[in-house]
Amino acid sequence: MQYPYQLPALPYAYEALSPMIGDPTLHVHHDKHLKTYVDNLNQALSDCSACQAKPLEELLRDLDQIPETKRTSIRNNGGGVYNHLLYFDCMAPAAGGQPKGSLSAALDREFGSYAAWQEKMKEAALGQFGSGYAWLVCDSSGTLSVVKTANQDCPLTGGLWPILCVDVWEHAYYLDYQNRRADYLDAWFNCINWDFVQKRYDQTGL
Ligand code: MN3
Repeated sequence: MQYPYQLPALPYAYEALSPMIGDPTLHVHHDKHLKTYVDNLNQALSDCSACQAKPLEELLRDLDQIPETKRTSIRNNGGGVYNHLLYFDCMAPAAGGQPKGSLSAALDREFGSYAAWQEKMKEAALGQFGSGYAWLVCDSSGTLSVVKTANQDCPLTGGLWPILCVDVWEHAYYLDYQNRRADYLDAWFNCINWDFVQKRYDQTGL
């Protein structure tokens, strides 16, 4: 992905994740929130030809290489684009369950079991004070860990490869769950597209 960025279509129908995540939530989240990040990222990059030439992952990985006047805007809006696209891609209708293959083995190895990972992921997502994300990431050796980030910060900036994320900004769940973030997370686990997450794990971009 590179400048000028475009808003890709949601990878499934707006009603496809209902009742876990409803049609009105996905419309606002994708068509309004993500669209705003795309527009603002393009705006931020419009007068920075050096930044325009770099793919989004590289911008986020090497934030310190970006001219200082552009850094905060690219961190927030570039992260907003990248993180949201990953979040939407990590879900699918009739998904959930448990991963298979090498990712399943890696979760067992790093966390003890799928259930233990799930508990850790939920704890990170609930423990993120205010807006942000919880992530399953791997390092350059393929070792998995769970991290949380604030606002639109992306683990790429810390040298980690994001393979799965959950958005815990209130706009992600307020229409469906009001203030009940834990209920949203329980539902989100049933939406995880493990086939996609496995592909991310197989193709680390570090
Ligand atoms: Mn969001």
